[in-house]
Amino acid sequence: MLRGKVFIGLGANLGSPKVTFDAALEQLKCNDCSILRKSSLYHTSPYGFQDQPDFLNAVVEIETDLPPSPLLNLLQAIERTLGKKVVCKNGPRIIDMDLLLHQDHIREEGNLIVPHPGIPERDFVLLPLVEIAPELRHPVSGRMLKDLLSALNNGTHNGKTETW
Ligand code: PH2
Ligand code: MG
Ligand code: MG
Repeated sequence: MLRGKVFIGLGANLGSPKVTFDAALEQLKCNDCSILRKSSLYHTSPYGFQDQPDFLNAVVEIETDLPPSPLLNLLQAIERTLGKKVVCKNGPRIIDMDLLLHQDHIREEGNLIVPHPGIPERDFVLLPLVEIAPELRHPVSGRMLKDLLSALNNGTHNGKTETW
């Protein structure tokens, strides 16, 4: 398995998101995933269901030998240990860890879909992703991620950043 070029999206709007993100990364490191690049932290307004607190979002690039399906299982196990409870679709949460991209793999098996289907329509994913990997193309459409980002909302995005 090629190493690197695996991108995880982080999101949270309950509890202490930055503390939870750090705990999530520690758990990744304990499972033989090294962290290669971390985006800034983005304060974003909620997408999908408006009546909830703003989110903190980030993207990390990791290096791992895990194929997509075992990696998704690991992300979900980490979410559980951090106390994730989903009250409703697109609703508030302590942590969300999404497998965005896994090399150039294109997979749809059960609850695993890579590339993550939300990438092209979510600036809270594309902004941090393009920040750390401006050279990337979407494996399905072949379009540059930065072009997908500029195509969204006429190129205007909300998302106040802070360093990690
Ligand atoms: N996650 C959701 C629903 N809405 N909005 C923002 N800004 N950021 C998120 O991470 C997010 C969301 C469900 O996973
Ligand atoms: Mg999500
Ligand atoms: Mg998720």
